Amino acid sequence: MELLETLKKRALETLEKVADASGLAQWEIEIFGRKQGELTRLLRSLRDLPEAERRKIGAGANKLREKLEEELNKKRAFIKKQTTKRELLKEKVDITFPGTRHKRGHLHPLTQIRLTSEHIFTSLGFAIVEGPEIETEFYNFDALNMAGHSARDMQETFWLDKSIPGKNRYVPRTQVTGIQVRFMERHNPPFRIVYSGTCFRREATDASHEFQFDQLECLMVDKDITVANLKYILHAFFEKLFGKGVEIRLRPSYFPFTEPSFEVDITCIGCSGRGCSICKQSGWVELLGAGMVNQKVFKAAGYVPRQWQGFAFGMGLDRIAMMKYKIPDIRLFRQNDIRFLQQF
Ligand code: FA5
Repeated sequence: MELLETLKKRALETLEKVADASGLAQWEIEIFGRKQGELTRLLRSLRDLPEAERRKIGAGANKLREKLEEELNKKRAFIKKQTTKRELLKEKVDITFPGTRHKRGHLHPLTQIRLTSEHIFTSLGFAIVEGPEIETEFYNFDALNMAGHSARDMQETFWLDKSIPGKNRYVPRTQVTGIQVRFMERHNPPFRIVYSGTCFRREATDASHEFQFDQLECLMVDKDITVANLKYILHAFFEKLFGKGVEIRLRPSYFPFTEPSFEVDITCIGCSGRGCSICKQSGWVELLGAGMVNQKVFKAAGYVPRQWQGFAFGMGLDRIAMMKYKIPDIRLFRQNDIRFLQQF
């Protein structure tokens, strides 16, 4: 009976110290192990005792076994709970931890200036329309009274190999003006539209000329549109874009698809008209071409001649952006230099 007590004491003490599942397995073997387990050995030794003693001690030993089993199960449950808790703690997410900041891109300055300009024109009642970047010779030139070679020489042109012989030649558009006839073939006046996109010309590039640049154009057609309407819309646009005080100036010019035609200048934003290197000391910068739609263009679109009047103007968005953001060289726009782009 004394042995039983000692075993109980020692077993419970060591069990107390067990801290994890492998320690518990080890303890289980030490006590209950089939060959060398301390309790097993003790139970086995009962066999050699006389009957009366065996019964007495046997009952005590069985009690001890039950007790130790009970304690073992308790400990097992405890360790399992501890392990689960530890695992859950490992999975814990700290929702107050600061996140990883991702760098956000932004719109290219040319896109920004296009969207701003479109917004101004839509606020003046113009609808946005579109046309293809690869244009036919007909829409880019012929329908715009530019059928002769000399008129075409105004714009250096790239031609595409995939042209259909004797039918139509394809050209990366040299101007967005071809959209005029495309639109008028399908719509009747009155209307005011704005359209924009990339144009391509065989240019030797310099600080203000690229072989690829963006144009934005407006066309307004009704019964009695005059140059006064053209001037009003242009002035309203530039005032909204550059602020009050900006003046515009129309100078006589020539475009085959307008009559009369004008070059339009605005007061230089760089020096407010006083004279600087941007405006070559003149106080004015030339930004666009404009005019009253030539009746030959209406005819090409299928309108009855002399029934309608309209104005059109086309500007280079790169040049407008250069003015707005004071950019000295047009070639910076398409070099994709992140140091340049990040400034907008
Ligand atoms: C035209 O392209 C006419 N279609 C404009 C027009 C439309 C006149 C409607 C009348 C009525 P021009 O070739 O001048 O015209 O070009 C218009 C604008 O595009 C120029 O004022 C300029 O801002 C821009 N531009 C022309 N060529 C280049 C180039 N190589 N690089 C950058 N911008 C250019």
